[in-house]
Amino acid sequence: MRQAGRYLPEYRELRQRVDFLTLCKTPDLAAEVTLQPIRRFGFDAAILFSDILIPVEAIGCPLNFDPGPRLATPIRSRAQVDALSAAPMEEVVPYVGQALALLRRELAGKVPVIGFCGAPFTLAAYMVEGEGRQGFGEVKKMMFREPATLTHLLEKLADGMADYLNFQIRSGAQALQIFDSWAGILSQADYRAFALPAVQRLVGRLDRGDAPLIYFAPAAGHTLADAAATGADVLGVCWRTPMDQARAITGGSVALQGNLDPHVLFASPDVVREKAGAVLDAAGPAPGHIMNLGHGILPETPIASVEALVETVAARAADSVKDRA
Ligand code: 1CP
Repeated sequence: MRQAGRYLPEYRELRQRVDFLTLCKTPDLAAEVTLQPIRRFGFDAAILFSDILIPVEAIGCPLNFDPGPRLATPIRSRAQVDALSAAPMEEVVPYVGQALALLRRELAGKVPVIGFCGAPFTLAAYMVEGEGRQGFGEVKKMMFREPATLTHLLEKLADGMADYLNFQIRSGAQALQIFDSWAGILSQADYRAFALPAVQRLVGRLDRGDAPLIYFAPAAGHTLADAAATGADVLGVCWRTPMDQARAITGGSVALQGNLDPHVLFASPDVVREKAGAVLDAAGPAPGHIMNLGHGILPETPIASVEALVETVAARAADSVKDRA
């Protein structure tokens, strides 16, 4: 999940001097920002500091961040889809591999580093709309008017993102996460017809050895049963679906990650401890739960709340090790 960023004073300090895209494209700065939350909180894994739109820029869609992504020219036609580059990611985003290699060296086996990409449908939503917008109407218009154009775009993105994740694995990533942040705007039938086959195509092209793969589609409880068939080892669950329900829906076929509402961190440390405990209770004692937020951490989040969350999870983990001994 997103764990770096504006809630950390050391990130804000760096951002005063350096813009977001430069941070993403400068390996030692991207590695530094990745490590900031690890140093402060001792999380169990680091996630590369970058953005899901970084490789999209590299395949021919210039964009800036304001603070969300804005494309210079939205993709609306078959000819624009055809014109997208299929150049090897190793050549167009070499800095991502360099940042991962640096992180592996800096982390020295202490915690694993997670690489990531956007899922084809979520990337297509930004590319067709041109920016982040509630509902992403343009991609849905394309889906109903010109389904073959959307499918062509999704297939191109699936192949590009498979190349991108394989490049991240070769560069040092030890786990992978695919963010399908906007899959939830689709009906179950359209998820099955468009978003799911594209993720399956991507996953089928991965050469990841034993590196675990996490797939996360927030606000998409209606897709959870199908998402178990993406080929991912772990499904991220947002806060809307209780963990015990997610377990029942997925029938133990995958591990689960989540799902504390990030807004809980704006309450007192006591409330954070109580609500985190409730998530751990709902997930149950069976193995295969990665405790996490149910979406990215919010910009104004108090540091003390994150500390209370980490303490709660560490205490529970220690207890469960004792119980099993
Ligand atoms: O001004 C700034 O500092 C830029 C804000 C920002 C940050 C800190 C953006 C722009 N992206 C990021 C980092 C980021 N984004 C990470 C790094 C890991 C970490 O912080 O630990 C990751 C994994 C992402 C992934 C991402 N970007 C997703 C998927 C996860 C999710 O939240 O669902 C999505 C949808 C994006 C798009 C995006 N990029 C930035 C913003 C503010 C947004 C979302 C808002 C929008 O749609 O406009």
